[in-house]
Amino acid sequence: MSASRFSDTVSATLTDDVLVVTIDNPPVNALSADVRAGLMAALDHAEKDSAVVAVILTGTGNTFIGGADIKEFGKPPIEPLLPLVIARVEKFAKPVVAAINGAALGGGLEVALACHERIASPSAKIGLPEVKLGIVPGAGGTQRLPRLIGTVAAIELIANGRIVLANEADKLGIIDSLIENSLIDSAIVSARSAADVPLRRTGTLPVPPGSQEAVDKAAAEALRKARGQRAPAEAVRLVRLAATASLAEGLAEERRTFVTLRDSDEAAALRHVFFAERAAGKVDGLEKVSPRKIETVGIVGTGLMGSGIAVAALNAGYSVIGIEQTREAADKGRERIAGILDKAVQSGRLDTAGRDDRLSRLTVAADAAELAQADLVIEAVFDDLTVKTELFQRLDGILRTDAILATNTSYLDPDAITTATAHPKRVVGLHFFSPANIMRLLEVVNCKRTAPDVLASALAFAKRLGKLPIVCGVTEGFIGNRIFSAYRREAEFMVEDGALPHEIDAALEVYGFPMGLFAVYDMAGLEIAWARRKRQAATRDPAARYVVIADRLCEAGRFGQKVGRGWYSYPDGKRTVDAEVTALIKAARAEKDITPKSFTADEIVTRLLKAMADEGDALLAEGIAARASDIDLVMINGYGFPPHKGGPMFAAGRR
Ligand code: T1G
Repeated sequence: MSASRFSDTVSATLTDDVLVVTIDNPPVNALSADVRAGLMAALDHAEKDSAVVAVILTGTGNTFIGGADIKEFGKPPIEPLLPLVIARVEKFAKPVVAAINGAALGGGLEVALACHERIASPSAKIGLPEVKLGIVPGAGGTQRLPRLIGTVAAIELIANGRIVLANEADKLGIIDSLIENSLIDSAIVSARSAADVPLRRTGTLPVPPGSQEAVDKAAAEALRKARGQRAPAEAVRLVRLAATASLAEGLAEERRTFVTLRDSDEAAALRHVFFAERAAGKVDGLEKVSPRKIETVGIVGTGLMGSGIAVAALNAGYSVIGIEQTREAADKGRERIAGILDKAVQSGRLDTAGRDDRLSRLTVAADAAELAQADLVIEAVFDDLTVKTELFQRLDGILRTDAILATNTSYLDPDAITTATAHPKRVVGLHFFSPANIMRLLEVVNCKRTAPDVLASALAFAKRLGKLPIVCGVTEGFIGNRIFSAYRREAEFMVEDGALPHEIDAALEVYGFPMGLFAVYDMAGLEIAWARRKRQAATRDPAARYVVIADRLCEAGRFGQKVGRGWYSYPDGKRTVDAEVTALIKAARAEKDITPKSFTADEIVTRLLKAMADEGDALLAEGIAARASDIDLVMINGYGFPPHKGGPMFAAGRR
């Protein structure tokens, strides 16, 4: 067996008469310029060496090829470009077999699609997730995948950027066989036998015929989910084109579209989000700190938040002990948790065995002494300082001294709660977003006394839950609610200045928010903010601008959608502009002699983005947020900020 090296990241071994080419470009075998050059050199060698009858492509570690090198985007292209490498593979005179040892994504799958056979290990993850980066596949994915799996399946996968596991890829026909063990040995056998028959070149296959109605339905569903984003719509157009255009025409149109989208603001924003997510949760100096072992999680309070947190922890494999004040409340809490799991079974997201396994790891009791065995206890009780401090005092006498204590408070000062425990270093904030078993965002509050290994444990817990942890310091509302308060305050200033709620909401929805601010306000209820404003009234700066409109709505009993009236009215549940509110707004303006002016949608969005970004700058200056991209992630994942705009800090920077 002889070994050759073709570039820094591409080497090969000749096993009998098959050249096994291995890509080793950590961390994800991205198709960098060196990988592309190495693959071309390996193909040159295989072409010339008569001792080579076939070629195998594979990767090191748990990744086949993670895609094009996103870090190269926005820089001058370096030859050989990926489409050239891929065309060479497909046209190669000798068999080229993809031995998919792990993730084959984006350009990685496009390389595999051009191979003459694809065999995969069960750990393989397969997909064309380019639309999540605001682009479309740019090296043949929209033209070759439909030739293997048909137009409908290709639209669904590519327009949604959905990644499938190996067994689904096998069923769909993306891969030719699933190999449990000795993937390379099997690939060698396949490659050698392929040398004796005509090669199956994907690009020469016809797109299997499908019903036009099914195609139209798949396309409509993809466009509905895209909510106005360009890339999914372009992906649908290109996949449909594959059925009628020649491969060359389809590839040319795909490349043109890819280059246009790659250079768009939308793609720049989504690349920003991609790298931001990977930077989030990294705390300088914490890399060397070992997290404490967490296997049993206690949750005090199994109401709306507590039950959601319990399900998230059960889903992640933890044992969970829910605690309530009475047996009756404990039974209700268990019913609530079981109800969430039953809904998951009904929707097909969970099977009954999975549900039963989760319930077997759940205890819900009325006796807090059960928490003595917990490694982490999360309080999710009523958001009142007295209630929480009394609880912390009580828990001090129950928990192991090395158990971590987390508060889920949204608005209280975790440092004030921590004064109640004799072990302040074990306290950390875990601010979940409701519903806690669904929402990815989790603000991890690094309190004044939180020990480094407690913070590291909280981050490890968040990651095992599949959450997106964002570390923040202690301030009222942490990152998300503080930015949201600034955003809401600015919007109310604009209402007082002349804009109407529905005009502001319309501008936000055109910009990309699923719902406008005032509609969200009505859905959440006005009374929570009203109570906070009344609490703060005594200490409010009299010189600061204050808008009474929201108070007036509450004084009139207009608490939002659940009472049928808020910023809007809701006849038959339909959100409707209410003349009564407009009159109340005009009266409030008149009291301040304000001459109302009109705002364009662009002025509305610009002013609100600035308000959010200014508050974000303050959070950075105060050291509450570690990086601007964390603030973007919080607003995207917790407050509906459109990801294809990159978040308030990114968007404000680009305006
Ligand atoms: N390019 C450059 N860097 C990448 C990368 C990529 N494609 N994928 C990941 N990284 C970096 C990431 O920033 C992080 O860096 C480290 O690798 C580990 O990532 C022509 C044009 C492969 C499933 O969209 O889904 O192909 O923080 O934490 O959890 O049509 O990475 O360590 O400095 O995510 O093990 C299409 C994107 C590209 C796949 C591995 N491909 N990557 O997950 O590691 S466009 C994708 C992933 C394309 C073609 C088009 C995941 C992963 P750092 P990680 P992981």
